[in-house]
Amino acid sequence: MPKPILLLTRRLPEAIEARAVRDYDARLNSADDPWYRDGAEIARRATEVQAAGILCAAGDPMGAATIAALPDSVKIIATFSVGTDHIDVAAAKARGITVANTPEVLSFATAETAFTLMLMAARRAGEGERLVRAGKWEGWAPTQLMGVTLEGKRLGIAGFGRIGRELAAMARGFRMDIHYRDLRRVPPELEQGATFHGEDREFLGAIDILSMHMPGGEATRKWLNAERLSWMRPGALVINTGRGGSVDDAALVEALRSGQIRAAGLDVYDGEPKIFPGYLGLENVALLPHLGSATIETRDAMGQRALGNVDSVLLRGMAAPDTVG
Ligand code: 8YV
Repeated sequence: MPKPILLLTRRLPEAIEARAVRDYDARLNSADDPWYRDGAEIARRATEVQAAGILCAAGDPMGAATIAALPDSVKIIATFSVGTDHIDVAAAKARGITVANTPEVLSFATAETAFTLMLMAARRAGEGERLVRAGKWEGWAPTQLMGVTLEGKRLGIAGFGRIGRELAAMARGFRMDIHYRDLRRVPPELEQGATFHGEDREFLGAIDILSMHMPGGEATRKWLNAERLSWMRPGALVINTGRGGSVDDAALVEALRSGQIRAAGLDVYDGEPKIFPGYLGLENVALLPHLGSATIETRDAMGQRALGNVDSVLLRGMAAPDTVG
């Protein structure tokens, strides 16, 4: 029997591609042109090869127009991400196409990225690195680049899913006081020793550091706006490893300029890889290029999990374990 045709929208780690090539008639782009940026192009290619499955990633344009243009041969869209905000899941479901993601395996790595940004923002690590690299460091000085400690600070986790809870576990090691807010699940008994808040204003006013882990999409679009920033304690920190669209960039830049927010750390951006220009001139914001899950171990686990979902649908005729929607 011929192997099912699997279209990859991006080049993936070597071991993942090797497994895809072993088990499927895998269609990969060239190394010089490693991914499809355009939804019409993905649909055209899927039609041309009569793909049975599409392996895509976060940020790929898998909206309603792309889904509508896919050939009937497509049975599964497996994304190499936990986020599914780039896929119109309802439209796929209406066409009988399974959508599956890669939960759990990237929670620790993404929490590590949030913690990295938290330390960078609190301890001014980016500023220090720039100073050294620019050859401007003139030696140790008692008041140079003083930051704030994380110890004893109230950490507010917005979005208390798997990643938020991993961050809480790490933060306990730093003797932080954990607070949380979750728009989807709100059981206060969820996490022993963490303080649940049922309301944004009270939550934001109670914390020293906000770490955002929201899934993105319309429900949380520009959630952190000028009003919510004004509810925060003066000198608080803001970290975002969820989705860039949850922040009103102009309002955050203004708060960073005025000192209402002492420092921020961002890994995700609205319309990335575009960066809101206001951030680039500010010293008190650490900017990472969407490194969330970027460890060798995690990317391997994500690829294995994504292919496991494809296997269930295309090789075994079963439901994918990580079906979304
Ligand atoms: C991924 C992410 O690294 O999984 C997600 O939703 O945003 C990141 O962890 C990346 O987007 C790969 O698709």
